[in-house]
Amino acid sequence: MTERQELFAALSRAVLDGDDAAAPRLAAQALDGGVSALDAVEKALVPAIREAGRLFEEGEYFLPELVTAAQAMKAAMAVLQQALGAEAAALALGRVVIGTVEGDIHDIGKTLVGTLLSAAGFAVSDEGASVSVARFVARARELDADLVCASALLTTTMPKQRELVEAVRAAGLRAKVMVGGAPVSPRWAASIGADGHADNALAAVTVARSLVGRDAPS
Ligand code: B12
Repeated sequence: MTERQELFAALSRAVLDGDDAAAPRLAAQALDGGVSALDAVEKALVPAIREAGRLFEEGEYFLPELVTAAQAMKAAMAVLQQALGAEAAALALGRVVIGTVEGDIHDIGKTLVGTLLSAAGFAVSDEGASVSVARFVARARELDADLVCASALLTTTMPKQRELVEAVRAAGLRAKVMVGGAPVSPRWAASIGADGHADNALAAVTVARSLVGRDAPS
């Protein structure tokens, strides 16, 4: 194993162990060693939290272990986020309102999408988790948003994305709606009339750019 692979393995381990002291320390170590923040997120943190989810599904982890794993991931993300943001081009590609839908507290993926959109040059207003449809609409109106991005991680909260699309249209807003989250498929996105969908944060940036008519030059 190379030094970098060892570091990523240790970072993944820290998340799986729910070690919220080691995870940010290792994340900082990675940055100091010249590792790209995005690489650390995609190659160490995301696989680790998915593995924690798998262990939870198999009954090997219980909810407290999943919670501490998520806390360790968030502590590491907080360190990496600064580096992701620092790479931001001051382009102002458009204004984005992002949040996780009401009734859903999963915010790791949403935060990652928001961070990468911001790093790509969008002005992002992150409304947090469990955001009501009314709040999404009010913020989009207030900011004259180009894009409203809604995350849902639970099959029981996905219908809120449909409500959101309907409410944005009913309010006569010009904002386009992009949806995502692990259970959200392109088919679901199309069926609720969303303008866009992406299944990871990097793809979300590409789709967002295309929705605001600012495709990256090829
Ligand atoms: C971590 C986690 C938690 C943490 C959340 C911590 C936090 N602050 O976010 C805790 C432990 C608190 C938690 C709680 C619960 N969880 Co949970 N959780 C997970 C887990 C393991 C990982 C989610 C995650 O963070 N993934 C990593 C991120 C980076 O990936 P992501 O969220 O998918 O996001 C990426 C893409 O989807 C996309 N994306 C995300 N959002 C958006 C938005 C837009 C606009 C776009 C374009 C793209 C996009 O880009 C992201 C980055 O690449 C998943 C399992 C899984 N494999 O998904 C279960 C899971 C989602 N949880 C589940 C459940 C059931 C729950 C609970 C109900 C458990 C309980 N009994 O209490 C509660 C929910 C309470 C509530 N009301 O919300 C189920 C959902 C099942 C279902 N069919 O609905 C899952 C699938 C686990 C399982 N198999 O049982 N959970």
